[in-house]
Amino acid sequence: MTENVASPPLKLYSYWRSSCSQRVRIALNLKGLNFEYKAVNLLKGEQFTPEYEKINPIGYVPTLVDGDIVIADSFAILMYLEEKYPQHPLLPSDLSKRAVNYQAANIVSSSIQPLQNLVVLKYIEEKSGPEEKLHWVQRVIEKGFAALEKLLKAHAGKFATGDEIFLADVFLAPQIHGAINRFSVDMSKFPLLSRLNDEYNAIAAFQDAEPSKQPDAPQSSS
Ligand SMILES: N[C@@H](CCC(=O)N[C@@H](CS)C(=O)NCC(=O)O)C(=O)O
Repeated sequence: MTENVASPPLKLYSYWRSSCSQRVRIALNLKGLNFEYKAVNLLKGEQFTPEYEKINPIGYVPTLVDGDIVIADSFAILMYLEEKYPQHPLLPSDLSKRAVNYQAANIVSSSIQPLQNLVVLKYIEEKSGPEEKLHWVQRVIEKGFAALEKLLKAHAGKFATGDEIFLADVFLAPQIHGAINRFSVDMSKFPLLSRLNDEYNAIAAFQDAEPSKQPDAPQSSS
């Protein structure tokens, strides 16, 4: 990784298993930016402390602090990083390819992840039990993955939109990782996403961002 030129260093408020945090960790690694990891334990409710809500008013991770600048929400953080630290661009210069990247990223961030967020899963489990919760998560992930397979078929190369890593990959990798490792989604129905996942798993910037590698991950986690 290259040295972070910003002073003081970037701080990332993150939870090891949060796919939204994982997106930002991947982007920081790709751009070669060092950061201080600030763990927020979602299971202990640390996202709801008055202190944390001052920097993230909705009480979610991630939050990035860059000197005096505080940004909550992974999409906003990634757009900020893209402008402030243009090395390893996450947005292709070709406009139509860029639009596909926005579309794929938003399928993940608007049409899958919010439906399987902790707050939703807790509610379903309380009302209907753990089986219904798993059934629900698999349903929303499979619907999103089916759409992504259709969308990316015409655009994928080695990675989601060609032979370079862009925004779509940064959103896809954590979502696929969670689908496999947390929610036992049957990936045989999604051959393109499975192949992309193999590519991501071979790249250090993605490996280092994986949940199990984070300082707040319990031992023997995935
Ligand atoms: N749109 C936000 C969503 C953030 C979000 O939902 N974060 C989850 C973890 S991936 C969270 O903090 N959940 C805590 C909760 O549901 O209480 C983003 O992309 O940053």
